[in-house]
Amino acid sequence: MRWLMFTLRSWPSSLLKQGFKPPLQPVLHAKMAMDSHWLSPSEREQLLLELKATGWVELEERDAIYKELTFKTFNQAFGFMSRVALQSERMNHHPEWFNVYNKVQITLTTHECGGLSKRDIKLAKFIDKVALTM
Ligand code: HBI
Repeated sequence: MRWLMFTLRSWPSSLLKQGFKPPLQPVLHAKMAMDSHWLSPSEREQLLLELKATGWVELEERDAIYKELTFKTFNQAFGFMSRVALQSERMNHHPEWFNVYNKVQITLTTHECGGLSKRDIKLAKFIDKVALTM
């Protein structure tokens, strides 16, 4: 987001005073597009380290990451899924998941690039954060 703040800071104050706001949408769309690019092997190694430590695994049969979560009750599992679902909508990036009672199986991959992208990493980190609060 530093690049976004740069855009805001570099926007002439005279234009701001006249009510002309910096063009946020193209800048945000550009970042979203960058985030859906396929992760390079070096990015993958570095970005997956933290996730592997919390139980995410790389699938062999496809370029995706997978995690199984177990909660005390169905109610907790569904509450977890509801919070992740809202975040997925905010990110426009959705998990492939399966729920049986208190268990949730999640697979993350980016259809647009046919493999892992930074969006998957971001959503996986969010999933881990929410799971800790349930
Ligand atoms: N979710 N996992 C995942 N991968 C995508 O590429 C994706 C998505 N949700 C919505 C979405 N792409 C939109 O950009 C459209 O491509 C449907």
